[in-house]
Amino acid sequence: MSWINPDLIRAKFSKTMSDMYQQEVPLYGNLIDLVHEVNTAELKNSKCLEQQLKSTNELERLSEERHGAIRLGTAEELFNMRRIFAVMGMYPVGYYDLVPAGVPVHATAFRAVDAKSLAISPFRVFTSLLRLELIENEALRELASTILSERQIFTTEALALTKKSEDQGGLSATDAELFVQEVLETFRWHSNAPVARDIYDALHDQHRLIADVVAFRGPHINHLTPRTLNIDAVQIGMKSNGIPPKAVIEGPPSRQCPILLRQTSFKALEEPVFFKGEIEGFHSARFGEIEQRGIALTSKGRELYDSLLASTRKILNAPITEANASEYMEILAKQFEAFPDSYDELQEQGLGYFYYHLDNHYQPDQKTWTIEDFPALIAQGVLAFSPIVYEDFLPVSAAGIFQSNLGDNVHSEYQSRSNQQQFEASLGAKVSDLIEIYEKIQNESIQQVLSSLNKKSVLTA
Ligand code: OOG
Ligand code: NI
Repeated sequence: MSWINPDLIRAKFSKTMSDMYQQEVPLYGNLIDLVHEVNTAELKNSKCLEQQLKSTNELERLSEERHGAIRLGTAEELFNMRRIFAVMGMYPVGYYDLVPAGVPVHATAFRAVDAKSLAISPFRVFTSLLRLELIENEALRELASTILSERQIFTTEALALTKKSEDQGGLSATDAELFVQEVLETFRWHSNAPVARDIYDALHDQHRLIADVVAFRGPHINHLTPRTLNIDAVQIGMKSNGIPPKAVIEGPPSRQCPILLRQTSFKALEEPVFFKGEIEGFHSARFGEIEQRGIALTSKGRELYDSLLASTRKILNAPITEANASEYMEILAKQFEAFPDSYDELQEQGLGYFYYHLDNHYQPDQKTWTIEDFPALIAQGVLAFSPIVYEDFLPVSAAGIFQSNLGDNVHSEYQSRSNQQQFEASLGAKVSDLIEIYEKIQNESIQQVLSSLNKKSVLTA
């Protein structure tokens, strides 16, 4: 018996979820159309870009969603979510603590790890776990915990198929189809809240996020995020297309050589909710987002990024709003002048991660090459390099996305430390370290180059 490739299950799941979300949130469909328009215009402007995307087989997947996000309530939910994502070839990468930014969750991203799998389907899910212990009111904390302990966010079949996949090492094509349909149920929006109106209000008064997690039957997908080739154009386009954008684009400013991740979103919609099937109210949680990715940074590059971002915020010295949005973007651009903006400099200064490859005009010789020779080989044009794309998230940006969709009642004084150990205990596994992943990809490419350099010299000896 041969099992279906988990990457294909993920691709199917991502497509099915996109269809569901476009039906549930029609404005998201409008955003997709806008992204498509902007991407088409960009490709028309740059034949070079089109060729590059074609050569890496990215063109046909260009408008496919890159990520989505959910918020979970209990350790057990996170534990089972991990098992379910594993069936689709998605593993927890990175630990993100959003508490310092006033959002009472910690999170990881479930994603494919190797390049081949990412190329089949880049879809990932930013998955947060509510930190209930941060609710100060003891009675409310206990109530929330009881409500959460009474819900089951997975269908019986989804859990059974997950167990089956774990036991037999994969799923048949028929089971995989069923699995996708069953898992989709967990992500569906339910306008019937299982709690009474006063409980929703009490939870909401603590933090809108707490109401969003505790007062609903399950972790509705709260956004999906396609890739754009020009995020600045989409940000402007949203305004003129009746899609209300958040105030600023998160992440680095616009650059010649994009780094890390830039993101923006439209603000969450107010949607009707029925409390205990009776009283009608409103809740906003669901939105649409767009992303544009650049090169992954080394620890040194990341430190520079973090410090320039921190100094930008220090100079602005106020929460970012519509009113100071353009001032913020100006300060950001000015601060980031200190971040080298050519791949040559990023490589030379060890700020970014690269794939290395031998150029065609390499002439084999006797020498045994080592990494020490790289600068000379690069200078001679024998060794070329291209950027490794950043596949993860940024905590400050993520907090900005959360906040723009949670309204003003952000709580920024939680007395708590980040707790990766506790998160991993809930998850039932360790999260992979981002830097180690990129380091490994780069090292493999370096080893490959060295082995072909040295092999060729032996062959011609
Ligand atoms: C997740 C927000 C984080 C991103 O792209 O940084 C995120 C959420 O709102 O649940 O998706
Ligand atoms: Ni997102």
